[in-house]
Amino acid sequence: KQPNGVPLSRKNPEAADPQTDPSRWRLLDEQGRQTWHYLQSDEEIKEWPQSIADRYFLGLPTGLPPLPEPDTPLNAAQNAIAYFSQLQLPPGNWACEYGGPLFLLPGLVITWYVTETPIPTHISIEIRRYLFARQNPVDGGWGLHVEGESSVFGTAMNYVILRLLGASEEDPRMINARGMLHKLGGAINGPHWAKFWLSVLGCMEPEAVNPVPPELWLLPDWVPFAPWRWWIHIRQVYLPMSYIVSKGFRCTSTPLTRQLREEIYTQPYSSINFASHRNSISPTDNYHPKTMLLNIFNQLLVNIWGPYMRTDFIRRRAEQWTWDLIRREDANTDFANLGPVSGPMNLLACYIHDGPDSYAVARHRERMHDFLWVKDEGMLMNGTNGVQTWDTAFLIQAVVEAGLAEEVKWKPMLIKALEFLDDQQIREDCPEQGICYRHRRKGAWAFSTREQGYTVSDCTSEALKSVILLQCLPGFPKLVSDERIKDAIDTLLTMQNPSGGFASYEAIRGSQYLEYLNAAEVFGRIMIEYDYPECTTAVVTALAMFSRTYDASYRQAEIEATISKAVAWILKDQRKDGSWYGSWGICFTYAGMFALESLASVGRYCSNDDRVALACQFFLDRQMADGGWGESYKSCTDGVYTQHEKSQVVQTCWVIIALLEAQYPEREPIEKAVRMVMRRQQQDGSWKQEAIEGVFNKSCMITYPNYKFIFPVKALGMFAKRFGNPKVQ
Ligand code: LAN
Repeated sequence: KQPNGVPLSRKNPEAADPQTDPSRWRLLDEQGRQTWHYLQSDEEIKEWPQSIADRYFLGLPTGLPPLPEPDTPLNAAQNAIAYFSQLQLPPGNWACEYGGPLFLLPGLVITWYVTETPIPTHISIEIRRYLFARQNPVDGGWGLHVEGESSVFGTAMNYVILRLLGASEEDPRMINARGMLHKLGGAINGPHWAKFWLSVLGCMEPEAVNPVPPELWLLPDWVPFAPWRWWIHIRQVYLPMSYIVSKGFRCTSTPLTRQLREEIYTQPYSSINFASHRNSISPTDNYHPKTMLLNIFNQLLVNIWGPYMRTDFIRRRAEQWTWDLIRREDANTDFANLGPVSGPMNLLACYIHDGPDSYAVARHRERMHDFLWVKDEGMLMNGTNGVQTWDTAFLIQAVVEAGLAEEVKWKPMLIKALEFLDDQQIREDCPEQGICYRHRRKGAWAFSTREQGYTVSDCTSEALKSVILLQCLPGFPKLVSDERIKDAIDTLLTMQNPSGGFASYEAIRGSQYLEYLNAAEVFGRIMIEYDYPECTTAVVTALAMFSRTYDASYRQAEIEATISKAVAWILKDQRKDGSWYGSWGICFTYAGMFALESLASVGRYCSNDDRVALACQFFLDRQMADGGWGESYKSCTDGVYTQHEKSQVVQTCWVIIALLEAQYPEREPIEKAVRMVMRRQQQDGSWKQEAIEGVFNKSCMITYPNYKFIFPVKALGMFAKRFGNPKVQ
């Protein structure tokens, strides 16, 4: 029983939810575009059998055999590859659930609802199942992400969409969730993005939503806070958001939305003074409180700009220009869009502008399925349209690093992977890229697919390294031409920041002071690009590999200068205790691995460099009794290394790799870690899922389930290389 007397939903047999038949789900991968399909007829089932990968993703038995018990690290790595190779998809890439954030489905489901997009039953059933499976069993709420504590953002939004998807307000789990929401002060205490979505749905008055004026897009480029300077994700979210708000779009009221108005607040809807609640927010949601500057700015917009200065002429021009930018984003990505928050918003913007029966709306509706993922717990929304290029590139490097790339049995797998990367390289810049503020992308790789088409510095680098590594091995085809490899180098060389570091999608375009205008409350470091040790290292090592093993003469001086400036930045970013803060993986273990790889690539090791020795000592001081490392996601939110109660395979492998890159002299601690990783390996070569691996914007965690294959292969392989693959028991 929970404190308020409601039985725990998952243990309540009466609450058994309808469920689809897992044996009917199939993942289709068309050149990296991944969509899940639910087969209706026996005919279809016969024609399209379920693959091992499908079964693995759905949590069904894979039928993969137990493998001979490995006695050396390399044998363990081989077993892991044997398993992982079975999960490769026909175009050559790998896929996985890319969940964690709990604020993505709400945007999608609300958009479906307000645009009257029919939701197939098999989808609504599975989304409902997922949301209930991820409900916090103790208090009935939801957090920002699956491991986070319950917040208004998570609880109000997921409660609302469960209702839109047909959950009853009398379901004990919903009663419980409502109780938690009320305890947190009700939906009025939600952050900006929650208020925006609830207002779109007609369950909150627009006066409660802080302003997002499309006029910002009319500012000249020299203005220090002009939107083109913002981080690309914030830019692409606020763009359609400002258009939708300016258009005053609201869902026509329905019996359900009217009922919801009475469920999600602690007082009757009609008695709430919404305008006074623009800044109301629960402490659990207020990770990055708004600054006084932003509050003053908002006051001016609400009280002076809106009522007295915003003429129809300005409004129309702003709406026209933001619409033009939205249209360009859709055209550049064939409606796939940058990410899972802006995608549904662009759909809604097209619905408003082009109407419900337009091509744009139809295409957007199809594209929404690129974000959806099915697993044993139900259906969730991925953080991107997949991890295609990223995980595929890493897998190649792990196998090569382990010295196993030339084994006959892995060759077909690697050639397929190379073919995939070949296909996914972006060949052309966006048309009129300057107008839509897009960065150069010719020769680059995106994180997911070429269609999405956004250059990322480290995705380009990791893919490029993988291509070079394989194409230099005997017996591998040369698919990516010299010219295209140089295109990638050219793109990378446009991305360095004046500091020497590298950011994610673009070089930094705005001042750190722009963070004072961060209105999202729930995220940190979101307004602009930053230098990241992860991205910087990827570029350093890619450039170095290109110069050393591919073409020593091409733009040699520039490459050398870029590398030395970047390494200088890595050293500058090291903390006094020897560590580096990671922004995309949890956390110091992740960033440390990259930073030490950078330093090793310029010949800085434990033996000749105090800074490297200090970094190794930082890790050794935190090794756990079983030989592993374990870091909690709190490291990311709090900025200090925080032990997880249990050691983690993935993080342990990151540290093993870090220590090996640094040529840490003692074998004992590394071997102890290797033993721990081998002990946790299952008989079929796989590892069980442990804690969440990734992060963004300091506060939101995201899963990288393939890391538990990729990094053990790399770590075990590197250990074997260094110490001659000894017997380890
Ligand atoms: C990602 C995923 C990949 C990640 C790496 C390549 C690992 C990193 O090294 C660079 C940044 C990048 C590309 C990245 C940026 C932010 C993303 C796209 C995500 C973490 C996945 C989801 C996240 C996106 C912002 C989620 C939507 C949320 C908003 C706040 C708009």
